[in-house]
Amino acid sequence: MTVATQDITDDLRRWIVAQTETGCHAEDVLAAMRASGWAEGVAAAALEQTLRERLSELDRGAEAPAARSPVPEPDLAAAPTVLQVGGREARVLVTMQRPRVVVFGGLLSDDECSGLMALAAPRLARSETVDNATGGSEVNAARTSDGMFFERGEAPLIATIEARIAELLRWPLENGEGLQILRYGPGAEYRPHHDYFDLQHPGTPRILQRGGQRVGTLVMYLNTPEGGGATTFPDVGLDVAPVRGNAVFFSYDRAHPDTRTLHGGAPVTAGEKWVATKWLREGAFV
Ligand code: PD2
Ligand code: ZN
Repeated sequence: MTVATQDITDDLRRWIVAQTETGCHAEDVLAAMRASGWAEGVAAAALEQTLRERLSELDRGAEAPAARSPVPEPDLAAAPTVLQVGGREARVLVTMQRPRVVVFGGLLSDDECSGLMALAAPRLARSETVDNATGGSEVNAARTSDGMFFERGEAPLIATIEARIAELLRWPLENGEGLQILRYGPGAEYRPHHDYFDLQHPGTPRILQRGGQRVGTLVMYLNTPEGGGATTFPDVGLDVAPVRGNAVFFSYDRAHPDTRTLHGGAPVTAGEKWVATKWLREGAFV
């Protein structure tokens, strides 16, 4: 039986293969898919089809395909020092190839930064991160900030910024998650992590149902903390200073640490740090 391609994404395929190759029984994989909302028939057919394809791959002695996703990417072919986006000039301050990182200056105006903080402030609550077991969310000691999510396009300011990001990164607006605002107080940090969803975790298929994998992140700084708060990339020893209106973009073409996109928010040593994060999915986030 063939299942419609939208039912088995590359990520679901990789997740099924990862589960079975780490010793999980097919029935348990099926149960995890059922628990995360896949219809019985679709889950069973996806599992069967994926395992049959994987077996024939192994028979042929083939390596698993590298399966790299297209990723968001600003137009830097001509090595511009500024990019015109949505009526603003974003300066290109730093670029790095591996990990793919681009630091922008002046992506947001001071008024836009203040406007986002004012809209978010009454809705902030202790940040939650994805619960790997279920695909839901949980309060996590590795992340000591307060946060909230806007709906995509929920206010004119949000829509303006989202349109600018889509143009800057040449990635469809509807592939973006709603903007997340984080406020870190003194001592707060976000310990190093990857932003993609780990294919080994049982909750991942449920998360991937909305737009597939994350393939890029844009962290925009809404203020300049008095001390600390850099965004760090420990694999490559890169620290990006948090400066109001600036932003750091990074992309990952597969859900794997070899993208070197491990990153964290260093502890704030004085004052507060506010950021807005836009995560970009491979497909439409609905
Ligand atoms: O606030 C940051 O610097 C930071 C660091 C790591 C934000 C995120 N990750 C994120 O929002 O994913
Ligand atoms: Zn992150």
